[in-house]
Amino acid sequence: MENQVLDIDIICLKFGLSGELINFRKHGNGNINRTYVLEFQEDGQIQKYILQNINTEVFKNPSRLMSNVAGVTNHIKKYYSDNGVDPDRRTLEFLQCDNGEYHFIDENAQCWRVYKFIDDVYTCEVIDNEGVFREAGRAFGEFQNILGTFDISTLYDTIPDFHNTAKRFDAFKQAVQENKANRLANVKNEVDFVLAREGDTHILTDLIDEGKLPLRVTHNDTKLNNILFDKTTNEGICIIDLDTVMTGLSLYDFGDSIRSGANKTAEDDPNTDNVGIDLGLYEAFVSGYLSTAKALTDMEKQYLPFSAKLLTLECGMRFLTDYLNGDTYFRTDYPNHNLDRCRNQFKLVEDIENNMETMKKITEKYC
Ligand code: ADP
Ligand code: GN1
Ligand code: MG
Repeated sequence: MENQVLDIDIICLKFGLSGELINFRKHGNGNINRTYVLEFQEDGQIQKYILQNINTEVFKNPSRLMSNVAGVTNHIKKYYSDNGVDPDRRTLEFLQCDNGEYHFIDENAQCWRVYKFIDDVYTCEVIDNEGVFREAGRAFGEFQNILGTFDISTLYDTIPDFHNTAKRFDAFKQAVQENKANRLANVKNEVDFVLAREGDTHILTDLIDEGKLPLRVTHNDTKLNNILFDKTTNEGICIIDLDTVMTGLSLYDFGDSIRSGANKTAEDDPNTDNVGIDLGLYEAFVSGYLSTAKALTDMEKQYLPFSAKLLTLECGMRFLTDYLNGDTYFRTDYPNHNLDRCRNQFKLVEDIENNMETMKKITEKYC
């Protein structure tokens, strides 16, 4: 992946991009795919596109993945049009390749797709502005609400058991047992941290098995940087990064949003003294999310604070598993990157545990 050859002429040909390429740069901080911005000039007009290299080690069937993305995007477009809102800046517009698909596989087996760039927006990696984070909650709640009428049976599981924390725990135990990268001795405390919380890992999966939580169309990667905010109005206008849209629990999306956005620092800050749950941000997100996620059941609402803890534990466990396996899944910038991420997430889990009663009270205020 790191050394993939990018033949821009072929990409232009396949996706029908015309004009003079005047700018081409890497963009974003994704851990899985690779993102670029392309800028073309033609007849005095500038047209910008997002070009993405899909990681096919992770997403094995790009054709079905893109059919999920297209289905969900069309549904959201129609919702906005039907409600008198211009859908152009609110949904991704992806280009068809000359074979009729929305992706192209080149001769090096690299998979590419192209979207129209949405101008005058910003994304956040970390946030301390409660108003903007409330807006993030409102936007993710609205996304959930709009997809409440999408036919769930048409969705393909792009990564099966993605948020099945019980299975993630099994994969973690296997990584400990195999100790492939010979790093187990470095992480005794972290391994004990997870083992002490085994009981948590199957709480949501048990509730699904008992039929107590409804399966919905969910995003499953509700990181803060997956919302485009309008530069002028600060409105959360477009939810992006739809590769993991699958059947899931609303709690996955809520929990992952808090994990990623209500941490006082970035998820890979190696200084864990900076890590903690910002309760002001938590409250802002809850108020925004519950103002639009209208279909939630009492049981879903009850588990919102717990989901923040669980999704943080799951993510930390995934970073630890990858560290033990030798950094084969998440992109890393330095040898201990996954370990720093893991320690950061576990510190956040502890802080959420210490603030659980307050988080429950805050949540109840908006239920
Ligand atoms: P990744 O899988 O790498 O996280 P994303 O789809 O989230 O990829 O895109 C990475 C970044 O690119 C986003 O955080 C956002 O800043 C920017 N981006 C993505 N799509 C668009 C778009 N259509 N218009 C403007 N910016 C975009
Ligand atoms: C990955 O690709 P990106 O950066 O949006 C991962 C998420 C993790 C996240 C942690 C497909 O998301 O599940 O929560 O890293 N995506 C996939 O930063 O595994
Ligand atoms: Mg992203």
